[in-house]
Amino acid sequence: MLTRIDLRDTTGDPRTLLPRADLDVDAALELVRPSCAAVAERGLPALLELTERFDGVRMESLRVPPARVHGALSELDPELRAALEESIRRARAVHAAQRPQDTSTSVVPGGTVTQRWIPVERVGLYAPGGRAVYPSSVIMNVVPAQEAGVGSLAVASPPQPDFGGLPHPTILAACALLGVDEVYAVGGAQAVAMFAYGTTECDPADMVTGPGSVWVAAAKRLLKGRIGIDTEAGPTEIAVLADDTADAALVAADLVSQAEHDPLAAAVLVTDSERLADAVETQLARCVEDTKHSERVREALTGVQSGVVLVRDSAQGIEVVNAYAAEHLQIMTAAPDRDAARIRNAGAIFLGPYSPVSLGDYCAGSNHVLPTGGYARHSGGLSVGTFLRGVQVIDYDRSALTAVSPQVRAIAEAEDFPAHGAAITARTEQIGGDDE
Ligand code: HSO
Ligand code: ZN
Repeated sequence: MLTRIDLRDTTGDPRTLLPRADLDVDAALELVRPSCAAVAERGLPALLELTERFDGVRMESLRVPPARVHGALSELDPELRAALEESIRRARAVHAAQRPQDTSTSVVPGGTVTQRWIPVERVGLYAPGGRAVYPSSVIMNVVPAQEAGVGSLAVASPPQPDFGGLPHPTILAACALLGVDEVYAVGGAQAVAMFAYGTTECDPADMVTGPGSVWVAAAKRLLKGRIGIDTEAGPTEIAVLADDTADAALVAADLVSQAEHDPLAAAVLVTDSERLADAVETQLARCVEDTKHSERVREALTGVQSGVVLVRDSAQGIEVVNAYAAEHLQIMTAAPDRDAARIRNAGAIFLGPYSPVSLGDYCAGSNHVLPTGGYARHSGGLSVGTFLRGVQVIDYDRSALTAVSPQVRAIAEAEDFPAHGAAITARTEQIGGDDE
């Protein structure tokens, strides 16, 4: 079912030889541009028109009454509620520990630089609601923002015609469990535009985060700068690095688990064991047949973005997964810790047979909003740091400034910026004055 790519005799950079589909965000950009412009110009009336056109619901307001957000909790299945609460508890513990300390460095006597971490003031979080509804993504966005100390949080999720034009009830219930009651029934590119420009019912936000369709990714790319963004999330990806000791049934189960998201999802097995590759194929034939979303899974597994990569040995396996930079990397080898220590590029790393990706999707405590499409080479997943800005506070007294004045002036002269130097000498050559 999976295309086989044999790299055992290949040397050099494997990047171009690995399976990966191109997500054409640029093409979507031109299609979302008019919607974003309409929201910028006309605000709420434009949003209501777009919501009718794209979601098939005619609304007068997109703000979900807070009573409806809280009301969704009373209808939530108790077992699901307990599960979401456990997911929130674990995510809070992990994200609270990520908060960085402010640091103050005494550079020279009388010269200090303090690094302060200041949360973004207002954040809009997007929770998708198309093919799948993800209350878990509400948790993964809201918890780090709250633990960073973001003061104002709003959630947007597409209106569901089956639920009277409100977002899906489990999305609302997740918001209620997290203490967020500013929720909007708006989806796609127009939700990003709403947060970027604001409307009469929604104040503009400083940043928008959260996964979404290609339209959401395109709107983020278009409006980036006017509003801060996290990463542009593409279809989910799993790479499994496995050797002959791995259990083929578990490997197959993990590949299918992420293929279930989307026909464009990527599932890649990297192994030095041809025997394991064959055994995984046998397992896949069985579990793809039995799984609920069989058609979608088959499409994902047979797509160009998925495959089995055969490598010579463990060292080449590590090289290949580093080149691929998967959103999720699952390591099922004889020594997962040793191999993980050599991984440089991955959104998140899952070790051994008892840490599957789907644990991380819901209840490990880790965040599941992770870089896709190779972005793990330069970006990390959502964390408390996503919602913080490092601001440096510089505090020098007169003698510390005087002492470094020749160096500042030398560099200013080299850059032909005499006024920079003059701003220093205006202070240091001043007669008298305070010492501070
Ligand atoms: N695997 C997805 C997250 C998710 N899975 C949400 C289930 N629900 C991207 O990391
Ligand atoms: Zn998932």
